[in-house]
Amino acid sequence: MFALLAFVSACGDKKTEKSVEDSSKIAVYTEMEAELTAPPNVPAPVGNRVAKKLKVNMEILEEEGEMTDGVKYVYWTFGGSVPGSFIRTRVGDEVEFHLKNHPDNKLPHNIDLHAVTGPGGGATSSFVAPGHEAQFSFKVLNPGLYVYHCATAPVGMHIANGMYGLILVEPEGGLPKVDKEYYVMQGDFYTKGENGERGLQPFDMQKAVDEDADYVVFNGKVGSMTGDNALTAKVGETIRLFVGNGGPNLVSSFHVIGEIFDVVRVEGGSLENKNVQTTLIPAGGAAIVEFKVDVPGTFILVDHSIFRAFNKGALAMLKVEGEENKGIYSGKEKEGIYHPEGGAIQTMPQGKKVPAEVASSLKEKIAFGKTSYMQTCFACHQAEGQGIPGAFPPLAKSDYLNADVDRAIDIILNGKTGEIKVNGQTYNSVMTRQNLTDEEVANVLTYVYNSWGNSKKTVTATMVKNRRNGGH
Ligand code: HEC
Ligand SMILES: [Cu+2]
Repeated sequence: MFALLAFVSACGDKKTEKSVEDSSKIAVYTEMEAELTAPPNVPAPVGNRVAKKLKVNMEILEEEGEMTDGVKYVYWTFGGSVPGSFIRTRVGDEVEFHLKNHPDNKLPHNIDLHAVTGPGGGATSSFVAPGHEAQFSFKVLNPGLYVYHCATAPVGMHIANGMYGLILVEPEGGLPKVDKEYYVMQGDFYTKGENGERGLQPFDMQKAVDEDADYVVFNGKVGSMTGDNALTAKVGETIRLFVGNGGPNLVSSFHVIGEIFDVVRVEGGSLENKNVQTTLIPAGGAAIVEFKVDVPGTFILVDHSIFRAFNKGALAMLKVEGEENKGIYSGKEKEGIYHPEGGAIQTMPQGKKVPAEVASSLKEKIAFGKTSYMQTCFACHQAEGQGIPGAFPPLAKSDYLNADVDRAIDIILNGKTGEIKVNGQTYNSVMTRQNLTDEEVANVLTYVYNSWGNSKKTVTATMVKNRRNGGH
């Protein structure tokens, strides 16, 4: 019995991955039109379908788009999106590729698919002038996730303008089933103006050569997958991300804050690594990452070269809904005051009066508030409440702050995510909830309201307490 079980499991573990030579001999009988999708969506899995002649009809479009609020950029695209349309094939498919260059385009283009076995990955055979269509065919031999990109000179410039995407080659029988699949691709962008400078921004060749990126983003723009556009999932689901990196220059340290990748198909190939925190994705490379979401919340996708995430745009969100699981993640259980010399840990008087902090006058309130501000808010909103453009909104003369006191209280109590407009600028980032007593929240907001040209309101601990209890 034992021997039999061991035998069965040994067989079960063996993957029947075909050799490249075998794949080249797979016959195709029927043909079908490939489903192409714009990010973050992917076409339906291949499942058990047989190898076919797969017709891919892709159109190149040069189009103006928005890099971030108020910043326009002319993207060159495969199929109208950055990254370009996702192509899903299986080993043995014979791809008949039709590449159309729209007559309104200004330049010739081509395509180099890393899934192609042949000179230039198809580049020379697919070179196509505006108003023309090029056709070539290739047999898909190796399973994996591959980058495709334009390879027309100057190659770097075509890639920098968004001409890249992913083509997936599934093994026979398809990849294992998961609940949700998404398409995420990083790219770095180089503009004449600095990050956030408004208007139509042309490509900057010198910055590209210097690898001095103004934007590093997922799916072609800042905030492509944040707020209302966030990826979604439910607790208990298994997520598969097809992650690519178009470059042109930067290598991605891909990480999801608060998750561990159960499986990474390293570099998009057949090697499976398990229990991975951060996976490296080279320019012109890819990875397939899989993880089960066990608890609800917002999980942040970043390039862990972290200034790119918080200052250049390489940040996306996965919103997971469902039941809490306190056994896996408790939330904050306790907060104490830590006395290095004192020994005992005291309990923070939550929402109760802290004798030393009860101000007897407005002047004192403001003084206490300033102390809290310099300890808690200053790192993000800066000493003079000026904020950091594109990352942290200003509190100085903030129309958003001055319009609604209750809303400001709520933000400090609960934190804030999603798009907001402050003095005409859009912010779409994350402020974590601040762990302050009612008195401290009242003081810090009174300080902020009475500084830097704001509306001089006074916030009391009672007002904060009402908001904390959900009062309206
Ligand atoms: C870790 C960085 C961080 C800290 C610390 C922080 N904030 Fe924020 N704050 C943000 C971000 C980011 C936003 C914008 C959130 C969004 O885009 O939805 C924001 C938004 C706000 C807003 C609304 C927008 C505006 O500019 O009027 C107020 C008010 C605010 N914060 C006050 C505070 C106060 C007071 C503190 C200290 C008690 C504080 N914040 C601490 C990052 C921070
Ligand atoms: Cu091109």
